[in-house]
Amino acid sequence: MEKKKVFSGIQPSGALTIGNYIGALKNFASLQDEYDCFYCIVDLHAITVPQIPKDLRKRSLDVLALYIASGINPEKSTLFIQSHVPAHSELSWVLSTITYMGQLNRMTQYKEKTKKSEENLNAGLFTYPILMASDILLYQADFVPVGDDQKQHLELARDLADRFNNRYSETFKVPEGLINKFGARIMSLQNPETKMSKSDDDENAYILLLDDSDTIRRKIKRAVTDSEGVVAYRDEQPGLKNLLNIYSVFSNEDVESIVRKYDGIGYGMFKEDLAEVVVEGLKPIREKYYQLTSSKDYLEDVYKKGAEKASYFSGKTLRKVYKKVGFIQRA
Ligand code: AQP
Repeated sequence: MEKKKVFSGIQPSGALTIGNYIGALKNFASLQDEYDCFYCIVDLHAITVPQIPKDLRKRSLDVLALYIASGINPEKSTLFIQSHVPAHSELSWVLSTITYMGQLNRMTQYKEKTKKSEENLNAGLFTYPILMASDILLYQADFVPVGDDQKQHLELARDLADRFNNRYSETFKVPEGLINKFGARIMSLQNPETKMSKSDDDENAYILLLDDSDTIRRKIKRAVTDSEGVVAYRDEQPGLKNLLNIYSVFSNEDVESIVRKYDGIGYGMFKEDLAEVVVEGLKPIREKYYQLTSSKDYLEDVYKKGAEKASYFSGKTLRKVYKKVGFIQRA
């Protein structure tokens, strides 16, 4: 029996944070036995905010290495770079002709990003969710593991699949999200009301997967909490709630038992222990990453084979789409 398909991607728009890891990357490896997984480095998405070309190239390879370092096996899953598979841009154009402006106007991520960079109001930021829908629909993905912040974009992908199917007959699989209820949205360490983001201007707001141990300790020490002085898991203490989520993910302990452990002890010890848990959790990923980035040939081989496989599957879908909308078949 054919395995169900999974698609997900990460932007090489900055060094990856533990938010990317907890919300997405950590789950990717665990899906690869049960599903046929396509994991993409979405560089076309990354240029919706200005990038320094040589940094973008380096970060794209970094994301590939981090995919593998976090347990994804390129023999089992397809790892590839989005710009190597032109079908993503091609389908995006077709889907843009059936997307309503009103739908894009409502996208929270667009609104947040435009607030952050008013001088960079490019059309790509606005149409970003259409490209993301294309990424997913090209592979006829059954499931899309993403963080909670991507729910709205995924809803658009489902909507566009339905609309296209209704207008032109059954073509796309309507994908489902795979969103971890717990830890689905890791918040900024400096402002627990906003999500932890790799493009945050304040480097104390996030922990990078490649931060060294002392940097991790320093950032956790500086993380914003509150003046209650009681380790508790509640909405009124958002900073602490976020730290408890992080603790739980890295230690595999449930939140209740962590809260019990620090009953009456206060934040100092809690933060120190949390730092050690995160340091230990990231160590193997970091070590594997450095090993992988010292062998560029291997990484090149992985993304080359990945692009071949991704082109095969996406090409099949794109040909179907072109035929249904009435384009003459390429001779
Ligand atoms: N804070 C977060 N908590 C949980 N999940 C998160 N993700 C991102 N931040 C968090 C998940 O990581 C995956 C890859 O995200 P992306 O790189 O495609 O873009 P993003 O969601 O816009 O992530 P960033 O870090 O905020 O990037 P920038 O700053 O470049 O916009 C997604 O599955 C996302 O849900």
